[in-house]
Amino acid sequence: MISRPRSIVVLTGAGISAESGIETFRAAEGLWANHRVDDVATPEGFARNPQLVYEFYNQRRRQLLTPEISPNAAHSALAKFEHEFDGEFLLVTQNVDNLHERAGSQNLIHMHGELLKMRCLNSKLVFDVSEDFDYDTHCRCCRSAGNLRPHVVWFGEMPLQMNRINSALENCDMFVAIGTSGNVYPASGFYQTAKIRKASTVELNLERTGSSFDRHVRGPATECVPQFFESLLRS
Ligand code: BV8
Repeated sequence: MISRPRSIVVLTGAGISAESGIETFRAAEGLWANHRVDDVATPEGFARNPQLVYEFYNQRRRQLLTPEISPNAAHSALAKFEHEFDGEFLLVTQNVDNLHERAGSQNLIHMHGELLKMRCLNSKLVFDVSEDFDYDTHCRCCRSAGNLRPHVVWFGEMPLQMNRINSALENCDMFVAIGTSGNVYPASGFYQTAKIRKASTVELNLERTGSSFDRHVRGPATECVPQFFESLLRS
């Protein structure tokens, strides 16, 4: 039986959205299969060929907004737990989709930004977006073209709200990583920060990743996540 924690940080990756129909990054048919990361997920790639990058994100945004894509039982289980748990809870996601919000999660940080937001390079203002946009799209602040980029964190850029994340990791007594391969830093280092603070660390994933979590629960997120968090509520 798991002892009941009082402060939990959860980190999710592409694996939690896989059963909703959004392909992961590293699976064979994954997102990176058709693109070089350097070309579509770095500032240099955007400077080199902005249209390719606009189209890469426009295509993913269009897919996210199709009726077939919706939160799955894992997203719903996390939202339910957040609302029923009497301790502190923070959900950090590496995902740029909006499935956690749509499932009802509230105390949520998108450390790698959001597909449904764009940012003005001049004013740094962030705007909601659900349509395609590109170089010719006028921003609502400068009212001119050529200033807008996806509000996502590319490789080599600073992830968002790192201070808030680190402070939560330093104060948690449980850290749970769900559906992430642990390939991308600094997210891949969060469990070490938690371990240093003597938090218990748990991984819920289809496979064991290389990291040494205290506990590995194997299986699809739509089965493991509801089971695991229900058992926490009963503990
Ligand atoms: C930074 C937004 C400095 C864009 C993304 C050399 C060595 C080490 C590190 C580096 C290095 N060179 C450079 C770095 C740093 C670099 C990095 O880590 N590179 C890696 C590739 C080596 N990181 C950065 O640049 C970051 N910035 O470091 O700034 C700094 C440092 C500290 C503090 C401040 C500043 C910025 C990285 C952000 C990049 N942007 N996304 C977009 O989405 O287009 S990353 C992108 O890829 C995703 O957001 C996600 O984070 C990552 C993919 O990882 P996962 O989510 O884990 O997905 P993956 O497909 O890999 O795995 C899926 C998992 O799910 C698998 O384990 C699978 O088994 C499992 N699964 C599948 N199906 C299911 C399932 N599990 C359960 N159920 C299922 N059904």
